[in-house]
Amino acid sequence: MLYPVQNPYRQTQDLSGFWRFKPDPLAQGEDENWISGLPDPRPIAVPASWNDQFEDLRDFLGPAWYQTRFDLPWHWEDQCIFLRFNAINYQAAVWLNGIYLGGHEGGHLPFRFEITDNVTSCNNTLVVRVDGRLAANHVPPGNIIGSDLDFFASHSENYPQTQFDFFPFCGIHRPVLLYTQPQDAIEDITVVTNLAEEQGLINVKVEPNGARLLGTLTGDKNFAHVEGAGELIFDIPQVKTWSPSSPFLYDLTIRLMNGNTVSDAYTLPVGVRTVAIDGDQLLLNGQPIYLQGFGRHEDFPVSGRGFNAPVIIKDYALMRWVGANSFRTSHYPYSEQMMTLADQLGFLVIDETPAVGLYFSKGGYDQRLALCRQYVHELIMRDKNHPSVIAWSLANEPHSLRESAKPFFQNLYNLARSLDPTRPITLVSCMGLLEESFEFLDFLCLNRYFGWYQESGQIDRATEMLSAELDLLYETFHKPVLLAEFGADAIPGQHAHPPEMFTEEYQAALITQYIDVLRSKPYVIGEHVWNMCDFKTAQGITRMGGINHKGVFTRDRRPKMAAHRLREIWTEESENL
Ligand code: GCB
Repeated sequence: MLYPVQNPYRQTQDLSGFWRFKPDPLAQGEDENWISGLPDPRPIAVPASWNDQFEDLRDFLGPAWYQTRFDLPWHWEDQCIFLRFNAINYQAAVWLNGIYLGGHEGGHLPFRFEITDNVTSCNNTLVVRVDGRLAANHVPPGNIIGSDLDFFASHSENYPQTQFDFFPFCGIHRPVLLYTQPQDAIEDITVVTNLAEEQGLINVKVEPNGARLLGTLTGDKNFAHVEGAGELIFDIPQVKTWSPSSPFLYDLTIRLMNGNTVSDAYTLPVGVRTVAIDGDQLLLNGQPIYLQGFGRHEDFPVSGRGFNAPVIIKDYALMRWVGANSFRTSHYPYSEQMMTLADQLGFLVIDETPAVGLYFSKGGYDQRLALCRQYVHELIMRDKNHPSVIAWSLANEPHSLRESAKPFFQNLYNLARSLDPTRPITLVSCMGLLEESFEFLDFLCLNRYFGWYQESGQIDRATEMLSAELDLLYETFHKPVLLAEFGADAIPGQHAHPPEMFTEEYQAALITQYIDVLRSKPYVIGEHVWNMCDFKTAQGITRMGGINHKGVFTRDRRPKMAAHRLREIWTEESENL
């Protein structure tokens, strides 16, 4: 799905700002015709979560209603007009001028409606109902009652009762855009890049299939023009490749030709790079690369999980300062702006679907599988052209002990593979040898908390266990391993010598000793500390102040001792990136 752009053929208008808002705890909005306008609304910022904007709504998960009005810029006639929601958590229903446009399930991926026939030049009323209530058959799940969970039932005492360890923020989380495209439009572009010695190859497929195209590639000293129908191939001698140390981007402009006239154009930044798993190694442009970085969250005080441009800039600056070269979009796809900056700044991204905390009891199995297939599809369609995306992660910490787990993930793996034959596919597990899907995944992602949830307070013992388990995993599956999560909570300002749990010293020591182990294993392809920053969670006895304190930065982005320690380790290695 192409991101809306502004150029002579396409216009955009961002509807972000203050909208009207009304919680609907009795679910009476439709009966009372709120689709035409909200009674007694309060103002709300869009995009943002609602939970931290209002002190009476922190734990309220919906339903709630949003309303705004807009006029069309007058020169938009004769264009196809679309309304695009970059992300709403969790369920959305949309009405324009009293007419139902449709809905969407899933909190972190974009959806759009064509509104050419429903929109008028002035005074359009847009109403959106958002429902973030937790339910067993949602993905991610919550409010699971009884013994449907085989494993890790510990979240069941949380409030709100999430089946995942982050706060279930709700609302219109990312920008809402109006945009146009011409009647004859470029619907989609798929770019695949390849390398042969010094030569780069860019393969571009365009929808509508078979349309006459003119492609221009600019950047560096290179300038190329290619014409074709449906597919274009660029050969670039002496190509400038894309990598973390040199994230070079070409500009690819595709023009759709109608006779001799251009009917549409779209420009896409393109990084030429290859990514592959080869034996025990992860290769970028044919060279082994070691991942050092974080699992993270989109989370900040007041804006919640909402798009927050300054925080994105700050986080990339901190990741660069600490020497990280990569991160995982735990536990859901991040904003499209975050992905675009990863391309520009040269970060490697493991791109994860929103499937966290999945369970496999019979009830609702088909529904969850359909939803996960939808997420895989939407994610790959959204992010396939980002050079920064080096792998797809199908899920985080599924409760995979039931027989149906493996076919479930085989199904998702096959789908992802058919949509993208180029990138490695993984899933992130805490089950070690018991994760049967490790048999067919391209590389293994393991989460381990020895020294924290198990072997508490004993870092030496913890790292011995880690070392033994990693070897066993490798002997069993013969695949490279990323330690995708490890860490310890540290309350900022809490100190002890010798180190004790919850102190900054303990977190720094545990991370350092883990890294020593990881670096001694030739089949380990990287280390992702959990977490980059402290983040908000549901309330529960393991989360002081409703915060997970495993960040090496605080929630307001101040470094703890562990961040300084990582900086020492990671910036020493930076010549190898
Ligand atoms: C995990 C989860 C992550 C949690 C983390 C923790 O394994 O993947 O979502 O936040 O552990 O801190 O418990």
